[in-house]
Amino acid sequence: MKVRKKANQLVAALAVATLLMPATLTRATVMPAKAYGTCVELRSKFVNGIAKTSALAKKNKARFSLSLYKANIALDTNKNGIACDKKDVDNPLGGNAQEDFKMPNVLCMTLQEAQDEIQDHGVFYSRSQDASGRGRGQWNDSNWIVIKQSPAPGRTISEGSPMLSAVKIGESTRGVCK
Ligand SMILES: [Ca+2]
Repeated sequence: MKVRKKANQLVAALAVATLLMPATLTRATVMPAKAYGTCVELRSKFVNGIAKTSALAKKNKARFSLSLYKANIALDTNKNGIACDKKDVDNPLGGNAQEDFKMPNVLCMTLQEAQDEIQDHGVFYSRSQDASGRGRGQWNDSNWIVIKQSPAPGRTISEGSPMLSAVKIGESTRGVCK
């Protein structure tokens, strides 16, 4: 009984080893699909973008590669199956959000985080005010928490249009933040 158990373990160990081997080989030989940071970068290599189907590629003169498309799916901002076609919005300024000039949801972020997030969407100048109405200056952005924002998430913004109403950390957020 004991011997047989050992034999079974050996068979199991061999089976695992056989299973692992091809996986390791595959990983070593297949080149990972490159994820581009921006469409400017991607288009320097693939002028009309990367399509997820050959039909889309043909129609739009894009390069067909499902693996490349999947690696760059975040750059397909209009979700038409082509990463970085002419209509996709770019983010040449960096960051991980598209510079789409849309207001992100910044509630309960510190003022600093909120401004950074808005900049990531392409707008560098946000205004802020004391939500308590006492007119205190927000000298240190990291000490304030956004409890109200204008405009609402998803709305179009431009320089100076975002208005963030904030309270100091530790003050009541009026139920906005947990
Ligand atoms: Ca697209």
